[in-house]
Amino acid sequence: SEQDNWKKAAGEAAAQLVQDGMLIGLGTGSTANYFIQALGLRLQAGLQIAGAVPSSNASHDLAAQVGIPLTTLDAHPELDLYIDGADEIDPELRLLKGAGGALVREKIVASSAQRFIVIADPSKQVSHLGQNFPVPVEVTPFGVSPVLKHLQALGASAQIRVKNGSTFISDNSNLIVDCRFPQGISDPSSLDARIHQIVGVVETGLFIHMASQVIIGGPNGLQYLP
Ligand code: DER
Repeated sequence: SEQDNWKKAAGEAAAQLVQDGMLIGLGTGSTANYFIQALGLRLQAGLQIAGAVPSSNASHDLAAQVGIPLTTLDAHPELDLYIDGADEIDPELRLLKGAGGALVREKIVASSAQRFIVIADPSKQVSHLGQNFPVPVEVTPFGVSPVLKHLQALGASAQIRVKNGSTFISDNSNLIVDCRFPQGISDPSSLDARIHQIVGVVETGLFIHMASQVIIGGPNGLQYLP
């Protein structure tokens, strides 16, 4: 589809930013997959990287398939560049991520990288986070019921994620609670802080001031933000 071509263009542009010897973080999702494919082609053409850390089992498998040398954060706790998609991007480049369920490792790899570049199509741009997607919150299964109560007390309508008819379990063996805020999210930073204060919460899909740059692939070609 046209949207796929835009995602592909953004992924290819991000692959051009990878330089010899770099340590790379690999995002998760359909847009990140285009980046992974493009990086594989660049490696075949002679690019040499020091290694790549995948943010999910899915990205690990695709990267292995296209011949990307994989490594871990234990071997390389500081990366040069993390490339990933997003579900929503607001005007301050704050992100909502996690529709794919990989938000914990995505946020860990993003925070270990010098630069975090987001690749997306125009449909991800929103005026306010929470407009089109719920806020995903990864939760330790043991505490999920009290956590649900606390999230509801914050004004969320909170639901444990179900995928293909069964409870979704993350790569970290946790649950994901999707939180909708009917009255909108006026201050995503303070919401993120309040959610983190709930005992049993592992991580949220609010990536506040983590993105260094955003590449939007769209009808007029590539747009770089800021
Ligand atoms: O779940 C995630 O965080 C993904 O990165 C998601 O935000 C983007 O997925 P997409 O590129 O398939 O839209």
